[in-house]
Formats: sequence, structure tokens, C-alpha cells
Amino acid sequence: METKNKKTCYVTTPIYYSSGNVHIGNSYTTIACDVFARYHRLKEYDTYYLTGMDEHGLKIEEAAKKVGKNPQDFVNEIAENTKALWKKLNISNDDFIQTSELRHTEVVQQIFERLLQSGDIYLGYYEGDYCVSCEAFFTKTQVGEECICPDCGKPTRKIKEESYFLNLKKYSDRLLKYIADHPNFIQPESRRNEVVSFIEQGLEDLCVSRTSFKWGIPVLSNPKHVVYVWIDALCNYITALGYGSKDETLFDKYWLNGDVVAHVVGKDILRFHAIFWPIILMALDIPLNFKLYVHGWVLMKEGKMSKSVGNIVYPQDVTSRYGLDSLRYYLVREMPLGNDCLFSYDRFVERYNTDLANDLGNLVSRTIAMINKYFAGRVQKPTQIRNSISIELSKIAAETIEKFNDSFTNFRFQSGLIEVWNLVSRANKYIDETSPWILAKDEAKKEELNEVMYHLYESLRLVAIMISSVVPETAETILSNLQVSDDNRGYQKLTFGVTDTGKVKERIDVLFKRLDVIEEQKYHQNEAEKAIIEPTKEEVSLSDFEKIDIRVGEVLEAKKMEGSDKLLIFQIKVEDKVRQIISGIAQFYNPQELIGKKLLVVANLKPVKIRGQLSEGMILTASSSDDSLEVLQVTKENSFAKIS
Ligand code: ME8
Repeated sequence: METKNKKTCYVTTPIYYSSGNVHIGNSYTTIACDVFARYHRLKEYDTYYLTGMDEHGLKIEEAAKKVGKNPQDFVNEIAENTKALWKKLNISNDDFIQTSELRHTEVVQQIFERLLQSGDIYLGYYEGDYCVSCEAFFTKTQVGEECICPDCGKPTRKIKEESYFLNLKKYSDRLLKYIADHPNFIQPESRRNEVVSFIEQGLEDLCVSRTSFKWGIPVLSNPKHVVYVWIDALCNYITALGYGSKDETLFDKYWLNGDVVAHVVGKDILRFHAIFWPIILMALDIPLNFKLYVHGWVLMKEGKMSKSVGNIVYPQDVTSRYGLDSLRYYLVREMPLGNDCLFSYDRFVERYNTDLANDLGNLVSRTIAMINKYFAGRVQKPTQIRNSISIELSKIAAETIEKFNDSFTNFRFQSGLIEVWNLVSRANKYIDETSPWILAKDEAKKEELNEVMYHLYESLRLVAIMISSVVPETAETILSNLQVSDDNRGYQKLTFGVTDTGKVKERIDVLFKRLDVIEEQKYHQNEAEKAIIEPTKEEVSLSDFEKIDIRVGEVLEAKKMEGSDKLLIFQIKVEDKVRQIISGIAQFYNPQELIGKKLLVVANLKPVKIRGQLSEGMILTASSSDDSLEVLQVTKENSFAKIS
């Protein structure tokens, strides 16, 4: 075995379903893992960052069929798009696994056979309510009379099939003991408690195969079964390291002898990772030396992002207008470990302006401009410190480094960034307190002025190193403008006062241009309106459309409905029959002005009673973005409506 001279870090994201576009929620997980990986590389850990795609299952089989592709081509295309997206988001993953790859499928087959032989997997029957979207069975109480999936709200299907089961019960006491003996195994603590109480309620054995679809990994000894997605998916964390293959070097190094092994997941897949995965590892006799970090969801003000609500934000929507680092910063700064965070453009713009443009941006531009102005771009390490505020600043910097390390080591990036920004604010305040522009007027204060510039230079160098895993491009710009040598950028030099001579570039471009809040609000309002105009309903065929009977009707009578501000009651002559139609357009029309007009009417809408009055049809209207509305009219005498 290779001798180890560096500590190691292995970090993984969940593998994402190959079902469509990745939004800012999944992007958060991938960015957060990237921060963890970059931070450990900074600490000189030999680091391996894995992400990838979860490609099997009925849902993906059906999605491929819908677009007329074979599943393999379908998932390959999505994998390529996702890889390209991660590249754009500056994700530094070392590997990207697809569960349809041979290196994974072959090993999953072996793992399954081994567990069959050891009796941890056995054959039985499964009957239950199955949700295709969530790839999961639910109990009768969970789905209720209507058979609705409790997680996604879609209808479930009754499925009975011969299935293999993983014996979870056998391991539940051992798992509880492991969790008790390793208090940091699942973080944060609230999630750990959730898992413990779930196990204590008693575990049902897990169904680990299906016969109802084909797109999966066939069970070697009984190929009419495919391995159910969770056992398939979870094993990616070790198959990607070569476990069970001819070359297990990576597995030995990063897993068996690994120092830091971190699985990062959203709260939705906590149980799979905190219960099923440890039990699979126990059954395979593989040590559980990983930690599980559980984060919440990125929520919109309407709640979860969803296609039907039309509130999904894709990372490109943000980066195309605001650049990459501001998105990385926002997500990492806003998400606490364990709880949810909110995404809104108002909040985004506020954070951008306050933290990036004002606090950080100003510190950088003021520091570089002053070092140029007062010392032709050069500062020297002072031989003696004169100012007590300088001592205070260097002390705060040292404390910040300690807190930053503690937070970033434990996946608490939000707390770490808050500490770093305290240092940024303190440094900005230091400029105001020491008033360099006044010191500059007095030749006798030259050394004191150098001391101030040096303290700013060093603070900024430390800030840039600390934020380099979150906003790599911005950190690089700052460090190269401060002309910090490679040697002074490392973790060993993350301490105040290592620079002897600091030399800055002549001018620096603005890092984050301040945003105009009103202009941004207008822009997003416009975008939201455009999105509404885009077709959001499902397509209908011509024959469906032809079912709607649209006719021209002449308004004989129109009046306000008593007790309502919105409704008008019309008597409309459609051919030789007069119908009563109620329409909610009272805010837009005086009823009198519509009398005699020829309007378009849906004539075969099922009659309904509104406030006790019969309405036999619908008047067609069109609305515009400024909230006005008008009825659709025809002007020629003998016109009739025709669908063509
Ligand atoms: O669950 N906010 O895949 P998935 C934050 N294939 N994170 C979010 C999020 C949101 N709004 N939405 C999704 C699967 N995520 C399985 C995993 S692992 C062996 C198999 C993140 O495509 C979150 O981490 O549904 C969630 O757990 C992950 O995306 C799952 O993505």
C-alpha cells in the first residue's frame, strides 16, 4: 500500500436523478461540497471530490420513452449537460460517476450476490402503494383513501411483486449503538435525534429489487429482478473509489484509511443515508468512517421550487446577470446547516450590495488606492507597532482565523463567513478610526501611516485566503492585486504578519459593481411577467380544442349582480336562444356600454350556479400586464365564430 504523507478528505454530493435540469437547490449542495473540498485542499489534505448522476428507475425509463430516446442515450445527454453546468459553476470535482457505467453496475451486482449469500438479502413479496415520482412505496395511512403520495402529491399505484428485501431489523441495535458512540456521526444534532427516534420506532425491512421495470441493474442470479434504485444509488460512494474492482487503491486511501469522509445530503434523503447506507456497509463489513452533513432546502417565498408553480430558479438565471461568485456566496452565506434558507432576488440584491459591493469591495479598493497614493504601491512590515487599534485588528484577525477554521472544518460555512465579514467590517472601521488621509499630511507620521497600510494589507490577504474556497475567482483577483506570492497564499501562512514587503498593483477594477435596487426589481418583475405569458399549461390536441364551442353572442341586457363588486349578469342572444351568463368583469366595464355588443362566448361550458343564479357559458376576455382586461368582440354584422 502507498505510504501516506498527507491527511485525506473524501467528500460526496448525492447523485442527482437524471430527470431534468438542475436548479439552485441542487446547485447549493454541489457548491457547498466544493467549498468543503477546496477548504481541505487549502489545508493541504489530499482531497477527492465525487459527484454524479443517479440514472436508473421507472421514472427515468418513462421520461426517456416520452421523448423517444433509449434510456442510455437519455441519461448520457443529461450527464453531459450537468457536467458542463458544474464546470460553469467552478466546481472542482475529481470524479463524476454515472450509475449506468460498467464500473458501477458490475460491482453493484457483486455486492447484491454477496448480501444474498450472507442472508442479509432474502426473497419475499411486496405489495403496496408505489409512487413513480419518488421511487418509493408508502403505507396505507400515508397515502390515504385517495392514494396520494405524501411527499409529492401525485397519485400512487398499487403494485404487488416478488421482491428481495434487505434485513434492516437485524442491524438496528448495532446502528443505534454506533450513533450513540459517535455523537458527530450525523450533523446537526436535530437530524441525529430525528434518525434515532425513527429507528427506535422499529425498522421495516427494505425492498431492494423490482420486477416492474427494466431500466436498472439486473440481479445476476435472478435477472428478472433489477436492483432497486437506493441500494444501487448509495453504493456509488464506494464503487467510484474502485471498491470491488481490480484496483482498490482509491478505496484504501480515501475510505479505509481516510481521515475525513463526508457525505453531504439534503434533509429529504436523510434516512437513506443515516439508516440504509450504514446498514449496507455493516452487512458488507466495511467500516462506517463517514460523517453525514444534512442541510435544508433552498425555498422560494411560495415554498418549494416546483415546475407547476413556475418558481424554479436555475443557476444560469442568476449568474448571467450577477456573475458566478455572487451566487456561490449567497447560497453558502444564507444556508445554515440543518435548516432551510430563502431565495429571493430582493434578498440576493441586498446581500450583494451590502456584503460584496460595499463591505468587501470598498475595503479592497480603498486599501489598494491608499497604498498606491501614499507609498507608491509598497508597504513594509513595521518594526514597531504604535497604534493600539492596530494591535486590536491583528488580534481580531487571529481570532477570526480560529473561528473560521472551526466552522469550515465542521461544514458550518454560514457561521464561518459571518466571522470573516466581521473582520472585513472591523478593517473598514479601522480606516475611519485611523484616518490615513490625516496621517498623510504629516511627514512625522509616515511610519504610523505605513503601519495602518500594512495592517490593511495583511487583513485583506487573510480575508482573501479564507474566502477562496467560497468565491475562488474573487479571492484570486484580490490576491493577485495584492501581488501575494504563492508561498504566502497557503494555509501555513494563514496568520497575521507573515508578509515582509507588500506590493500592490496600480489599480484594481471594481470587484462587484453596486446594483440599483429599483432597477433590479423592475427587471425581475418583467422577467416574471414574461414567464407568465409563456405557455404553462399542457399541450392539447386539435380534437380537444375543437370540443370547445365558441359562438358570437349579442348582449341584450347587462347589469351588476347585487352584493358583488366583481360580477355582471348578462342576457346574451346566441343564435335564436337567450342565455344568462355571469362574468367577473364589473371592475372593467360599465354594464350599459356593453349592450348591443357582439362578444365571443363559450357556448358548451357546463352550466353552473353562481350565488344562486344560473350561468350558461363564458364570455371570452383578454388581459394585459397592467391589470386591465377587455372582452373579445366582433364588429361585422353577420360574423360567426369558427375554429380553423
Ligand atoms: O434524491 N434545496 O436525487 P435528487 C436544497 N438520486 N437542496 C436541494 C433542493 C432544494 N430546493 N432540491 C434538491 C435524489 N436538493 C437521489 C439521491 S444519493 C445516493 C441519491 C438537493 O435529484 C438535496 O441535496 O432528488 C437533495 O437531497 C438532492 O438535491 C437530491 O437530488
